[in-house]
Amino acid sequence: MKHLILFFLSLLTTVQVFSQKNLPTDYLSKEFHKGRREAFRALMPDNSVAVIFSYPERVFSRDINYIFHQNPDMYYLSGYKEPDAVLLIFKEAQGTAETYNEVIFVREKDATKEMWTGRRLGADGTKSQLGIAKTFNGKDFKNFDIDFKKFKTLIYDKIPTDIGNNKSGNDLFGLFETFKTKAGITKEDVVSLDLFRTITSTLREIKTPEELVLMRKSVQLSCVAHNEVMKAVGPDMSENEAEGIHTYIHRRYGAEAEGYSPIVGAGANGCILHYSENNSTKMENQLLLMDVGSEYHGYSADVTRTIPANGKFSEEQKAIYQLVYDAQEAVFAICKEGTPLVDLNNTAKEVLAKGLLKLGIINDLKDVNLYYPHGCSHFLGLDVHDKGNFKGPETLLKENMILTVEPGIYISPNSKCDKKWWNIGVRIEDDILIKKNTYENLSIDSPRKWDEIEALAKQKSTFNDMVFPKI
Ligand SMILES: [Mn+2]
Repeated sequence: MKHLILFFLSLLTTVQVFSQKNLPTDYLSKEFHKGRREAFRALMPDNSVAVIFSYPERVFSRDINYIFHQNPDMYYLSGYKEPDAVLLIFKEAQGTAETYNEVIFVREKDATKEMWTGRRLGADGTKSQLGIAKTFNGKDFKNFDIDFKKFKTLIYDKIPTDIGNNKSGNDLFGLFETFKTKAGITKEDVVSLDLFRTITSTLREIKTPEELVLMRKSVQLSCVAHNEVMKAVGPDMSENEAEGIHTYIHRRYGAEAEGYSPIVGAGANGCILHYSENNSTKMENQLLLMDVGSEYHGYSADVTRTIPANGKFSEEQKAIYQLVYDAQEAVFAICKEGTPLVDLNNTAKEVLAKGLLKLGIINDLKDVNLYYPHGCSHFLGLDVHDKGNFKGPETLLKENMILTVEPGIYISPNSKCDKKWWNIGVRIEDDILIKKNTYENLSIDSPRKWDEIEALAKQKSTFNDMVFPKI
């Protein structure tokens, strides 16, 4: 009998998941996440508790899920990257004998499941690696001694209703149900949702020094990718292959993902704002618009370059390109603390409108919207369209905000202008760090001037020499 027990024990130990070697060493520190929780707590009203859940897992194909992406707020406040978790942050210390002001419930360690779907930190790992003092398994949430109704204010984000339920009661569905029951929530409370948004936006719109390190890396490596495509591209390259060069370089530099679906469109495809098919087999002599940015340890870059696939701008392409460039320069010139955020788009629009009028593409300044239908800037960070407080004209730029500056002109085929302009889509997008009296262009490493792009296009890329078997 003893032997049998030992045998089973040894079986158990063989499926124990070994710890991982050679991990990146530049993840956000547990001190960073702790600091963010403290900053969050400082903005909470008296007698309140905040409840933050992991994002749901989503089905890709039958029993295969999409790669899991953590809720950026959960990641920001805890560093926890797995599904099926809930974090509680209390304004005031709780408990009597042993006090605490934060608790997290996470996925339970399970050797068999880990063998199939990957390592889990578990409650102990979350405590030791993420530095959250009070950690439990998800199944303990139900019996955890907490009366949500005694708090004056509950702070939580929107609760999704379309998520899977594995009936264990410990998955995200179960955690939501437990929370709703314990807190007596039948309908989401507007005050709770607004407060959650305001607090997370207030924190996340200003980047800390640790975040800036990762943002710089994400943007810089995305620029390397853009530059490599500029060198490698030719009229016979497919949009798909250009996308592949970007994503290869992202991985090569350690970026886990892209911050959004890459937009790689030549000619008319470049005029579709969120084009993502990227399936044209040849770019020919068209302009190639590439809006591609990596996600590095959670932080997204958002860089767009528009280049002639054959290495040389035509006169019409150059005229539109120069106009977008001039609009971007005009916006850069006002990027500093204190500038109203709305001024960025107003400035871009004014330059573009005047330029389009001068080129005879529009006859009325108001028609600029036909060819420039989007805004010029958004916050950038853990989300590509990052959280931030925008309250209209009174919202001013602040030091250590990061915003994109991305004017563009898109002239689809059949537009009401001379057809020599058709199929020209240009966007130039850079990632701008706001400083006290100036700005820093984080994506400066990728050329923006038309002649610098043409010069880079003349260089050879490593990718030009790669040979693969024909199939
Ligand atoms: Mn953008």
